[in-house]
Amino acid sequence: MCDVCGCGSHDHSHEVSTMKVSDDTGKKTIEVKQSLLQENERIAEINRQHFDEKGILAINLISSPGSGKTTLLEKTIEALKDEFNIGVLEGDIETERDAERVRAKGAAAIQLTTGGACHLEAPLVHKGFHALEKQMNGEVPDILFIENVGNLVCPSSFYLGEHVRVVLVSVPEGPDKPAKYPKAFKTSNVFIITKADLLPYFDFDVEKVKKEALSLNPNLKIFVISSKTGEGLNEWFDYLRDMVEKKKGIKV
Ligand SMILES: Nc1nc2c(ncn2[C@@H]2O[C@H](COP(=O)(O)OP(=O)(O)OP(=O)(O)O)[C@@H](O)[C@H]2O)c(=O)[nH]1
Ligand SMILES: [Mg+2]
Repeated sequence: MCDVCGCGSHDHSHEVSTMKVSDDTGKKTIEVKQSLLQENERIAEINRQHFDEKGILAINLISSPGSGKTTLLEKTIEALKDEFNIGVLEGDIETERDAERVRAKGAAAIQLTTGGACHLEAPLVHKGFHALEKQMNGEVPDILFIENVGNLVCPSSFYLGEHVRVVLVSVPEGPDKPAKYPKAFKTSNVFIITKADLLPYFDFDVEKVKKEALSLNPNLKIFVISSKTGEGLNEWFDYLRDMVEKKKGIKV
């Protein structure tokens, strides 16, 4: 039985979040609370088990506010909804707006509002995932997108159980973002430069930015896209097709 919510998934009875430490006389026992981050990791692992058991590819999108996460999701859903079942968890501080936007494109979506917190944490994603399952009436998404709260700092410290972490930077934000926010790039698998249609109007040297990002994380897969003109979107869709295929091929 899953000890996060009692959802019945097996092998979730991990130990509770305290540990006992004895002093050198062996007489005293002190209880040390595990940090919030450790608790987040523990529940993220349970999320990951849920996703693996059900063959779901989970993708966590992180970026500054307004980089184009929801717009890219809208384009992705439009393009791939006949090939894949797509579910979305939309993280925001307030409002249902992003969930409404992706639902309008045909995806199942649950809005997760943090009420002030600048990032999503694994327990809220866990709840949201079960709410999404209910909304989907027993159907299972092939791809679960988790759009994090707009913020390039805090979300990179909180693993949610995702298989793929994507960091996005839009052209108007400037070329210095990888160097200034290295953790987001070091912990991601994919880097998407968005709003490429605006390149003629900004000093944004794509090759230099790619090089800086790769110097932080040589394994980054990089896409340059515009949701407005469609540039680069087919490469992104092919990458998703490939990742879903790989995920379905993984025996868990
Ligand atoms: N020119 C241009 N504008 C874009 C592109 N993609 C998104 N936008 C615009 O950028 C603004 C923000 O886009 P969103 O998709 O809402 O950004 P977001 O990252 O989801 O924002 P938050 O959820 O608030 O963090 C909107 O006005 C979009 O129309 C693009 O490729 N080119
Ligand atoms: Mg959004």
